[in-house]
Amino acid sequence: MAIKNVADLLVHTLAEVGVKRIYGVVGDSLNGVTEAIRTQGEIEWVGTRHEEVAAFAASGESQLTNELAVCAGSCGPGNLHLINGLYDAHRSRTPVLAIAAHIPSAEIGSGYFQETHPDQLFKECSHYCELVSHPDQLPYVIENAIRAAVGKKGVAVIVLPGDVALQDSPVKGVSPRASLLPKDPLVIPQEQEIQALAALLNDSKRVALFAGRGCAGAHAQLMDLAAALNSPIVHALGGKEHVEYDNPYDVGMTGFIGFESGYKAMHSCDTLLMLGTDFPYKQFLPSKVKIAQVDIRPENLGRRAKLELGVVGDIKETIKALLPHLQERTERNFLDAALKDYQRSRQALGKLAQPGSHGLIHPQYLTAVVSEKAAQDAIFTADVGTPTVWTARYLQMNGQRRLIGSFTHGSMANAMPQALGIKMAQPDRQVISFSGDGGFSMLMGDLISLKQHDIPVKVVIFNNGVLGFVALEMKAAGFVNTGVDLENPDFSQVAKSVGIYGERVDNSDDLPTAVDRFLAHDGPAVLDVVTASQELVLPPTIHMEQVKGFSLWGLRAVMDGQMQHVIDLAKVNLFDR
Ligand SMILES: Cc1ncc(C[n+]2csc(CCOP(=O)(O)OP(=O)(O)O)c2C)c(N)n1
Repeated sequence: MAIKNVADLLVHTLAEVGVKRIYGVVGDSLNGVTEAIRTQGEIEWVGTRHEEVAAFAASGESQLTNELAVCAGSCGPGNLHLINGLYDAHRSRTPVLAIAAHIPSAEIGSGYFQETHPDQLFKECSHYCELVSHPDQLPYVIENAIRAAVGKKGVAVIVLPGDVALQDSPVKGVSPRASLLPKDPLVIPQEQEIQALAALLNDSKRVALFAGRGCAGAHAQLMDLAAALNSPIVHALGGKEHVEYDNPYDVGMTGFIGFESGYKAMHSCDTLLMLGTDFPYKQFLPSKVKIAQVDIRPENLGRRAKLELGVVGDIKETIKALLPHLQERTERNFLDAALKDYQRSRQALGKLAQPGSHGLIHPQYLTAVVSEKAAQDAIFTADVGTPTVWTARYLQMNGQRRLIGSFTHGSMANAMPQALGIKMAQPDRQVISFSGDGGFSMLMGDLISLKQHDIPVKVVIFNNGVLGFVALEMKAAGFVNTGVDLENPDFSQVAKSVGIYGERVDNSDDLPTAVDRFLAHDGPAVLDVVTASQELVLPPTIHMEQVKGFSLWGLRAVMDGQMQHVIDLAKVNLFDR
């Protein structure tokens, strides 16, 4: 294949490292790149209706494959639209390369039509962000960008003026694939660190483990550790898919959307061992117990809580090195008590996941039904808002299933676009988006992309007619709800008008069979489910300690908000269940 210009070299290099597709919206300044894609025929161009969708799709794809995914936008507003998805990818620590096409190089700084400064704009959400102003910067810039995204796990941005893309390519050859894709090193703590950690744990009677997404791939070792210490395992949301399944030590999640048993186990231990978690809510971490933390990133150690000991290491390797140093123990009262608490929490949650009377559809029930009927290796995405809460609590994980969200960046509208990218990369697996009505309608235009490219994503919409999570937050903070109501169309009709399968369900009796039809449909599909809007999202019991750090006013407000919510729920219970 002839490499004539800079764009050719860029596209060729991306194909070399295994990139299969680029998501984006075309435009004048991107013409060189899209033309190179067309003529080379090795990479597919996946046009989206909104560049934010392109970036989320790339983020979703790479979170699933752990490989580099790519998105692109034309100059100015075109690439600016990528920003939210790029933040999401960067903060999810997943390798994404963005091609930000730029205005003509001779016009930079002149206040030209559509002029922005992408090399500055994307700095904060990338490991590497460079303007290409001369062809001789290549192939270094491309290679640096790829290595930064893959090796440091995050975003790299190449800012490429349209005219530079069309200039003659330098003759310098591209590095071989292996040198472009740095492999993760094995990070094993020093022996004295392991000894210190073992001593701390051996001296502690009640150890609780707190596991995050850094425990990916370490399930067996984590179980061995919990068995050796007779420790309950609490997880952060990011750890759910890696930790919760086949886990006899599981005592649930903690955090604002977690449940009591997880919170309690972490506060009633004498030593808490945090493993691969950067859980952000300090007020949920105990202050009166010893805390040790293991993380592959030194900068994560102790940034949320005072540490007795911080260890840099890969979770799997660290546990493997630690296990031989742990003394045998038989005492398991702490573990058993935590497991009992968990059972109680689960039972309470289970009661909420039932069909309501008068046909009311509780979102918990909807999530439980989809979880039961979905494929064993299904991939789920969840919108920020209450869909994240319901999936965190009611989706059954099994080690094969995956759950992707915007769990660190916390952007709405992530689920359907991420599902789009995931389905492109994993066409043989069922991909289900749990979308909020607010989140879905934010980037609804790309339902058309599902049709146009025939991407058979299944979109479940929690149609509660409200920006529910924010409505709850307003109540909890003592504000009167403002601007949260949504006047929605019948989303199943929207789907049909786009040319894809759509079904609306508003009665819980009809839900199971509707889910069957929806999942069995051979093609993209929308299930618009009219769900109850008054649901108890925060855990029923708020511990005083849990809200420490809030002002007294805030505490009152939280209690009042909860109380109002409990009253709302009681109404639902009395009249609707
Ligand atoms: C892009 C973006 N805008 C605003 C917010 C603040 N926010 C968080 S959740 C939420 C409401 C989500 O509503 P919806 O998608 O309808 O889901 P629900 O909570 O009702 O289930 C809002 C506005 C955000 N996180 N991201």
